[in-house]
Amino acid sequence: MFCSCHSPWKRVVILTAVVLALSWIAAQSPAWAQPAATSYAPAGWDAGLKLPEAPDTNPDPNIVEVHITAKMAEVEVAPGRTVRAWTYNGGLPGPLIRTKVGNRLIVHFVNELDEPTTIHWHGVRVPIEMDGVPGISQEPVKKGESFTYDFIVPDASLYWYHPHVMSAAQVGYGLYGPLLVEDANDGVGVADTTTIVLSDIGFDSKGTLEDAESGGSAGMVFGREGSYVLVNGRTRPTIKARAGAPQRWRIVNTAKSRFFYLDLEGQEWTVIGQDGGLQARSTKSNILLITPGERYDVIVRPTGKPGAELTLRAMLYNRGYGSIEYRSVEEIMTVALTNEPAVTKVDLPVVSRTITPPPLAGATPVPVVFTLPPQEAGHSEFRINGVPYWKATPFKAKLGETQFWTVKNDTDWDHPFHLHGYFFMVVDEKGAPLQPMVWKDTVNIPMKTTARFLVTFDERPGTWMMHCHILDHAEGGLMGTVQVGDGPATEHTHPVPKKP
Ligand SMILES: [Cu+2]
Repeated sequence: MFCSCHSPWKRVVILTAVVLALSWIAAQSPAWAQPAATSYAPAGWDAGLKLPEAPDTNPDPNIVEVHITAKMAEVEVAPGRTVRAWTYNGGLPGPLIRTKVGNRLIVHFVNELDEPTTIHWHGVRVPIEMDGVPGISQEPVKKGESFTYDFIVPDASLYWYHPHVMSAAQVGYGLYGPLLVEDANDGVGVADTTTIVLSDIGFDSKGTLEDAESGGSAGMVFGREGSYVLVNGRTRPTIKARAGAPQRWRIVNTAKSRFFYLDLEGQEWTVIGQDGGLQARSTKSNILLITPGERYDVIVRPTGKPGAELTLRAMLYNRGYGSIEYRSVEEIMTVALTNEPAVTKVDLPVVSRTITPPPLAGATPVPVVFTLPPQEAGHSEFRINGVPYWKATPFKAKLGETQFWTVKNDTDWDHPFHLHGYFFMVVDEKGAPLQPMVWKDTVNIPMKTTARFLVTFDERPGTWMMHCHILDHAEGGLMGTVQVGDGPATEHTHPVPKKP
């Protein structure tokens, strides 16, 4: 017999002890419920692009405390190609800030640049005081000054940080970095995971940055792209992989204008998440469009002969005049397969998430139109509902209100629309969520099309920005604010760009 004890009471005691012991083990290892994922990648597989991480100086396991300094630094983006860039902590991109969902994040920020700046935490549902927009949430941090950002990271996903002062110039010059909010129990089950920051930068043979106003008004309308395409700050790095083995790539596009339309020699991407975390279910695609500000969480299982090299390409994507004419496909990364035999069988868990969309019933309609009127006196400006941002008054939302935004892009360029502080759900004409459901904070609105989304301004009153994330377009007028709640209307103090 299993138990030699005859007394039912003793059995109860023993069973209780077993249950307590098991629950203690479970409490010690939160990932206990899911089997440990198998690593297939060779040692040092992502060394060719791995980003430095901002050291956590706080011993409390629930607090991540880091130091970020904006400063000029020489960075080498390709062998012998060096540029004096604007950087966070001297690197391009800035260091990876790694947190666990629910952590408190404290960032001691120092500005050693000659220009004022701020940090905006793209996508994170922060309190308004932490949103990094000058005149609304904080004063710009001037040369030699500091500011402490302090907030909870409530949702697991990949985010990024960048200035909100003269954004097109400052992001274009190199100020951006990734913020990863991990959930050990997300059920994805892929051990080999890396973070990929896509960007570009423009500079001349002397290493001098390209003028942020280059091309004048036309440059603004096209959206300026840097001639060096970067993957984690490097030109065409190599990542190693074993054929057939899964890798999880968490990708963010931090370029100020460039779209990334990714192709890995026609191989299949499994998309498991986007801006605001996991999708309701995964999807498969052979090509992946990531517009500025967006994030994608994908599983890649590169196939090919052992020892082969695969090329990750940024394909041409027509986001408006100038984006495909006289342009070429860019080879941006190499995936080098090891000589090991291919992994043929991998049991990956089915990734899913329960998502409740904002209620359509009673949602307040908010019509929005983007326009680009003909040039006047050699000057172009984008407008939202007839006005550029420097003439705009805030859109309004009551605290707790759900709104149904219809955003018509009546221009000949695509616009990746970004809303600060809240996730939204993209829906069809009737208000039904596009499938599979996923939370977005940035959505591309192709030229001459309309996007629709539901958003609930459920908490955190304040004045929140919304703008095109082609930052040249934002500076060129395609920006506005939403006043959530009854608080005092604040006015943002973005300097009006020089009229070229
Ligand atoms: Cu735009």
